[in-house]
Amino acid sequence: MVSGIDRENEAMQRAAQLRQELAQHNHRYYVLDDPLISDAEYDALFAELVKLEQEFPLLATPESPTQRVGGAPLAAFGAVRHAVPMLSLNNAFDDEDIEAFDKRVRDGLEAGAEVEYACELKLDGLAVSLRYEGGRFVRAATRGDGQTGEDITANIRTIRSIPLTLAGPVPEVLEVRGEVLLFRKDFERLNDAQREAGEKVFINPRNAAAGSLRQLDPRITARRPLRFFAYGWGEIRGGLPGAAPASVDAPPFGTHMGMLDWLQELGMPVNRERQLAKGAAGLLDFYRRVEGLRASLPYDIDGVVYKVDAIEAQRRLGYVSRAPRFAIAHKFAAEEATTELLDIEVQVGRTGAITPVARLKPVFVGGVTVTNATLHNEDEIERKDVRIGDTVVVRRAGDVIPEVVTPVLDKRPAGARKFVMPTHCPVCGSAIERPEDESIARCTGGLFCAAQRKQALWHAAQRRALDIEGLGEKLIDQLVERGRVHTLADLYTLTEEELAGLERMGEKSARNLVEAISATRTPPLGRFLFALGIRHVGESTARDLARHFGNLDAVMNATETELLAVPDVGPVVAASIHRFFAEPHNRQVVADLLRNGVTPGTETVVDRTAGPIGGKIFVLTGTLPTLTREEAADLIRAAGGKVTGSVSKKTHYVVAGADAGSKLAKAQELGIAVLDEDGLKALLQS
Ligand code: D41
Repeated sequence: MVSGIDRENEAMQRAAQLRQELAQHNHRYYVLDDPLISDAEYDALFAELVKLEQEFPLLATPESPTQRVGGAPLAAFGAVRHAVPMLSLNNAFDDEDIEAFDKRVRDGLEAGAEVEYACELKLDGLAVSLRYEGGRFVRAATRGDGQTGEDITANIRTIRSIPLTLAGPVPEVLEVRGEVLLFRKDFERLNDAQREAGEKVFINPRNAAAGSLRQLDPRITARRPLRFFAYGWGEIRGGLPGAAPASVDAPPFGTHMGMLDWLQELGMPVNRERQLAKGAAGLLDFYRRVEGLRASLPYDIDGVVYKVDAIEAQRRLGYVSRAPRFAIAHKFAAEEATTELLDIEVQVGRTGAITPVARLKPVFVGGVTVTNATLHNEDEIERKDVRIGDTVVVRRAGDVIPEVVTPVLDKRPAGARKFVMPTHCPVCGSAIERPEDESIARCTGGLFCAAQRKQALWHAAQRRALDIEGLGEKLIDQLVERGRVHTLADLYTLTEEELAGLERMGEKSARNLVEAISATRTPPLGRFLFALGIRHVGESTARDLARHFGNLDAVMNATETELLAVPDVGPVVAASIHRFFAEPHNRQVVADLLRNGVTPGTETVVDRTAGPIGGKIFVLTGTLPTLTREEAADLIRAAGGKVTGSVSKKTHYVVAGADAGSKLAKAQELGIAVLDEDGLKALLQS
């Protein structure tokens, strides 16, 4: 017979084991970014622990992961006086600011050689301080005014990436400082849920993180997937075993990087994008590298931070007012700004797609002045509840087209108007239709619509299609508006005399353009097909079609079933191609092109599924030692492989050369095979 005591003993041991395993899995997930088990398996372990603690309530400890789910709501946050003040950072905005910073540091240290700096991301979240006593999490506070913050212990306890007990020997008191934030995808998901529930949506991940930390009900915070990264420390009391007592200025490790590595070993998440750099030049290199990385990071950053690495040197440099002299934040141009939405107009795309465009009061964002931003489509406007007259958040990330993120509802004026999709095309007057199951409204004018005609020509002239040098947008506008060019075929009948009469055209440029057009009369079949502008047929599908069918006639006369046999061509694409060539007008354009002397090439039909890389998907990144990227791509395609631009789970190989950046990092993250040029050549020959 098993006694109650035995059962309780057994439960205690099992609970301890579960807690240790759960902590380990949290660490693998949040700190190492390398989980060992699935979310479902984690949930099962967690459920087992909850059940044990319910049966034996005395087993539950404050450090148990079950205590993260959040207790009863608080009446208010208590005040916490920081034992060591939380300083602020001075800002720098350009290269000169950084050179001046480095000079101040060298002068301050009377340094002969270049100074070594620890470089970090400047995470766009909220600074908090976490206090551990005897290795256990006991208190958390916001930064507040730097001297006194608010007690957010109950809310911080719900953040799964924050360890409740530290792994390994630690000083008696250890305060860890860092940033709480939300990943962008978690923010989007949160806002979707908020919208669905009719609750307030957040302006950006930072505001959402702030709102979540400021919840008086920790059970709500527990449902928000907040993250934490450590970047510093506050009070440290008592040393490591066998070492001298430590303090904030004399921590257990002598460098900032050493401290971060140690904090990570203790189980604290520390951002992996950190490195040492020497001198101002090294700092600026880091800045440039991170600028390139920014768009691919899963969270927002608003710059980078540089800190003198040697802690003894930090101490000697000291502080001015509230900011250390040893550190500086080097800011990026803000990617978001608010401005007024003056109007919503619509634009007609190449395939007739109607895109609502926001006309904005000019605003400086992402390093440029923005006056227009996309609103994507009608449903988006409805979903975001954007109205004309609203103050809106505009985002311009990297070189991406600026977009309206959300209205600022608190600032909505009484006269704000809803957008109404026009019933007729503003360019050609044809009806605008929107099929029931689609999100995009389209002008039904086809190539009768000057807007569509212009863009069809522009599409055909671009480098990746026929590559007509010197045929720019302004010229196309004139040719279409004068009624001289209706279709692609008309380009090939243009004469020097006609062209010389146009605005901004001299005799010489007219002659050059006629020659440039003429030089495109024998395009490879794939480029010719791409140039036709068939809906859903991008560059790579066009090339696949050329490879599969070998000549233009075969593509034009293919049945839908035959088209479906092309790799990566599904029912929607097959139907679109078939519909295109069934349309007499389109057949006429092709016939006119041929008549005007355009003869697309032919291809040897290859079976792409045969061979070692048949059907395999490649991504090229960085500079290869001997091949250009185009050459490498051609070799891969010739062998039946496919080359795409971005790394995803579907990618089979990433070919990386020098200075490979985020794509290589993504490949490593996803465990995708990475080849160098030699590796690629070996694979092609195998
Ligand atoms: O990522 C950040 N936002 C960040 C903030 C960082 N990487 N390092 C920081 N370092 C400091 C010092 C050098 C003063 C310890 C900081 C901050 N402070 C900071 N965050 C908010 C105010 C100051």
